Amino acid sequence: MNPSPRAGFTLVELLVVIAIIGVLAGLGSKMLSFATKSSAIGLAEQEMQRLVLGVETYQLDFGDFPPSSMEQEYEISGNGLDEGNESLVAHLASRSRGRSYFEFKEEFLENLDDDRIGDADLYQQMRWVFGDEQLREYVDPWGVPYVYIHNRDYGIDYSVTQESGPIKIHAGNSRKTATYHEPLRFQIWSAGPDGIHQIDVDDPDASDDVAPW
Ligand SMILES: [Ca+2]
Ligand SMILES: [Ca+2]
Repeated sequence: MNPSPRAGFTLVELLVVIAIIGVLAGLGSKMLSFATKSSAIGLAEQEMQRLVLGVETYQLDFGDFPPSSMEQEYEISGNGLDEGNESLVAHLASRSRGRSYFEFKEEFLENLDDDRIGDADLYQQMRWVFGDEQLREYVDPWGVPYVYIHNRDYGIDYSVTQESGPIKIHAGNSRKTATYHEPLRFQIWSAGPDGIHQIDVDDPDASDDVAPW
């Protein structure tokens, strides 16, 4: 007589099944975190494309791209941090020519250094879409302000926020052309998922910065 088929699992079989489920779950969460990271990178790229479009539209009205710094341009006394981003936001938010140039997503608007324009006349003149004088920054999906620099200021060092605190940065160089990226336009980039700027590193694999070039 054949033995009757077994109804359940042995302990060893059960442990093997549990181990396999564990490995699959681990793989799943790794794939999920990879997917989340790539979708955040995609979002940063999309937002930068929108910013680039805003800057180009601004240039049609004003004949030039927004300046790299409100402090430099209008000689107001700022705190010298994230000047490019704040100037970009301030100019794209300006309705002085009857339209504004960028649809700001609220979740990406911050004022990390809590500063204000400090010049009531200039604030009136720019006619911002914002209801107060805060010098806001537009941040990437990881909460760090994008860097913005006008081509005439590529040689200048600016203080920008990164994950570990402020650092000095200047425009990024292209190894292919042996000069700056976007030599006649402007640079916008994100420090990427690690929140640290690696625009200067020679090895592209050592940088997760997200840049349109
Ligand atoms: Ca600010
Ligand atoms: Ca980075």
